[in-house]
Amino acid sequence: MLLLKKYLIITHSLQSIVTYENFSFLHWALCCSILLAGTFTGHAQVGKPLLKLDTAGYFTTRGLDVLVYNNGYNESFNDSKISGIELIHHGVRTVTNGDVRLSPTPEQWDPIPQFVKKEVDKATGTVKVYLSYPTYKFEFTLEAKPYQEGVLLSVNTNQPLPQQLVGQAGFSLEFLPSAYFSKTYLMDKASGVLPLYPGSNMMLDKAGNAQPLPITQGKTLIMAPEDAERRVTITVKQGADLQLYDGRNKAQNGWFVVRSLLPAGKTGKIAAWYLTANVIPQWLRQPVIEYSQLGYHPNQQKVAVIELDKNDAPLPTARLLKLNANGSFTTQYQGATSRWGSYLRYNYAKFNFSQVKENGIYVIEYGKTRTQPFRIAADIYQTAWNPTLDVYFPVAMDHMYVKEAYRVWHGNSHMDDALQAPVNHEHFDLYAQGPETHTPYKPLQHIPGLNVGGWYDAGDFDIRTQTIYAVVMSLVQSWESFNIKRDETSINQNTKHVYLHVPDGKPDLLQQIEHGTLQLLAQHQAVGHAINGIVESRLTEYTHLGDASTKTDNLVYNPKLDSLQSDGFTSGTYDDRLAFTTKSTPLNYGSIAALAAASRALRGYNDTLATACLTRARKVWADEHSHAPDLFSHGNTTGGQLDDEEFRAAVELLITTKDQQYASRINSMWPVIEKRFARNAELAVRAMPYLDAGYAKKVETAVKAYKGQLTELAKQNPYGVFITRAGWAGNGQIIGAAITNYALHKAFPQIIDAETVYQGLNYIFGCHPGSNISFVSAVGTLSKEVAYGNNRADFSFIAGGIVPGALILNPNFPENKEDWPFLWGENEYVVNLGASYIYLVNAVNDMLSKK
Ligand SMILES: [Ca+2]
Ligand SMILES: [Ca+2]
Ligand SMILES: [Ca+2]
Repeated sequence: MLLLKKYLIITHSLQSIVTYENFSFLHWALCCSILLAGTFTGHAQVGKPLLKLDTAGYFTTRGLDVLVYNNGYNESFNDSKISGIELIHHGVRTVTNGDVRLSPTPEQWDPIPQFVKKEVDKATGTVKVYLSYPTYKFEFTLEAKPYQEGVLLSVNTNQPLPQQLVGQAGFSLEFLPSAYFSKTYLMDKASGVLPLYPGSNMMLDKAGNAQPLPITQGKTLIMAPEDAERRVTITVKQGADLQLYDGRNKAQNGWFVVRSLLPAGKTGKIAAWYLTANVIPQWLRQPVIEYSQLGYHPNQQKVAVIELDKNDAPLPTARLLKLNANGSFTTQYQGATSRWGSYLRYNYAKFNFSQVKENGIYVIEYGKTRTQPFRIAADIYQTAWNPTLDVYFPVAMDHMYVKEAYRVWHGNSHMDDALQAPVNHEHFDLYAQGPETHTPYKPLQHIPGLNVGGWYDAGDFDIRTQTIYAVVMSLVQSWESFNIKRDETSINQNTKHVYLHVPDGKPDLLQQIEHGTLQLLAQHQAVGHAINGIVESRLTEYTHLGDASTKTDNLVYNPKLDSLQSDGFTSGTYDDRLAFTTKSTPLNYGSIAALAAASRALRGYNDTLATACLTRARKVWADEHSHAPDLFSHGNTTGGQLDDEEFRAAVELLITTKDQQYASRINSMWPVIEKRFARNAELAVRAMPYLDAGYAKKVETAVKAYKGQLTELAKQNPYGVFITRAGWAGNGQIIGAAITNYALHKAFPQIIDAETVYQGLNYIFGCHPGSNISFVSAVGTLSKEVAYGNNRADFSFIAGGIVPGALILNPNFPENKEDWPFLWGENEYVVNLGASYIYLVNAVNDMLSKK
């Protein structure tokens, strides 16, 4: 019992950890593992298990939550490292994917089990998840139940492991590398350091593929014994030894994997672990003061949201301190905090310091927590969009060579675009080809003319047409509304060279509009209609990280040549991208909406292109109205909803041509549009000057209804914006809603308040759940420095890129990892967000400058 007491002290008291620092870590941790092994059954007498099943559906105690299939694999992209058994350890999700997997360090597209059902037995506090691998006819359950200081995790089955899975299937848990970088581990009597960079031994399997060998193996593993916040101990209770692997040898987004192979020929409980994670007694998550890292315009409201641990008691006041020239601070304002209530897993208070309008540099202080410095100044929005246009957009340009000072971001990429996609072909990045090509080309035949313009979709490199047309329309809006003539980039479509920070006398915004338009028009000219997009044919190219110009050989594929042969113009290497070309009427409308809009912006800059765009747009409109719509639909690559896309085309064509046929179509479409007003409101308002007073009245009625929804949504969380809960975080919707509110505020200022626009940007710049980081790299005092660009393997960023933001994991955990770039739903830049961000910042700047 004495020994037992000591163990409890170690795991439950930070104080004793300090005391135990006199011991060597090895000595200390060995004690722990001996204790674990030696006192296992005796422990149960201590009383109730530490973890309790929360009403929210997971096991919890202060400092630790154990989730069991509260989250599952991603429906579209398989393993997103948010699934199975997970730990939220002192506020950080450090462990995931506790499950049966079929290789030591599975990659994103490797087999995942099918979820059947989950049972929660409240009486015994046990969670049981039924799973299967149908291909192997293997069914099993994962069971988790609180036990002593931790949980017992087990794999159970009624059938022996199928022969094919023997030596393959194992029970594994994955540990976040950045939470364990350079920390030590103990495996029984052996010790080691978890590597900062992968370098553990590999072997070749029977098929000749490189597979990782375990770093260590044994019965009891202690991860990070030196770190009270991260220490996790796993002991095998039943089944094979633990093996520790480094998944990063095979894929940069791999995690550290702890695994026990499942035994052959056994049924019942075939693997069981006892897992404990140290908890710091009375642990409290530090308050997070959420505010705009960019700062505030003197005339806007300034409200910080204070996010508190649910066990924390809110303080009555907070202070705004002004930074003096000598580094000292003066209290500028002290005010009461107001309780907001609870949202997700935290409690919230607000601190309103709107009355401070004096220019200067400030920090907010709440208890012992102080923010980064931020500005209150009238010019803060004037340049906040510059990195997006100056850096993010040029770096995303496909079919160009892009250089910034001494650094080449990438060479001239994808000059071998593109091969006709084979028919009846489904692709892993949400593209598909239907039963026909709808082009003059045979499957895998080269389609000439597509290797021009466009931007890399996101952290990947595809030309997604929906993204391209959204960007073009948004950039045209910025051009027409704000007259942005900034010129910091040389863009030459003849030499295909782009130089950052080198003006060429031409407005960058127009040059980007031209670049997107060239790709959209090229599609129509090559095959007669908009195509879904252009994307790598195989995962081996899709997973490419680094310079896109090295992804293919930039020579058109020639099947007559041997796979390593080239005649200097073509090559036998099958690495060209595929063009997905199945006709889609919604996509065609979206594309011509952008062409019609671009024709206005490009007039006077590139008249030939402007004329070609408008001619094509009118022709496609007429064609589409001469037959039943093509409604081939797949993933997110075949256009939006038919009515929305047609409305878009009608509005842009009407604004460009003033032709009454488009006005009549808008009027006849109104009942459908009104039903979907929120998503079409911005367009509906822009069409008003070209339609009659009756139309304006109908829009006004819809705006009033929208205002009611807006007020309701604003009550759902302390940020006053609508926060989505899907597998991809919601910055896109937040920026979109702010832009809608801007359009509605301008047309109906008495109905829609200006603050509904500013709140969207405040959210993006740091006033959001989970943390207070600015989601725009290099904008704001503290911003995303680790993001999912195509440079993510370097733990780096692209200035001006905007990430998806705070992902709300089930049931209540907002997450945006700042030290791990690879979670795409939180950290992946998307090019259309860049365009809409440029627009929104200029809109806010415009509103506040006029006041
Ligand atoms: Ca993509
Ligand atoms: Ca320029
Ligand atoms: Ca090629």
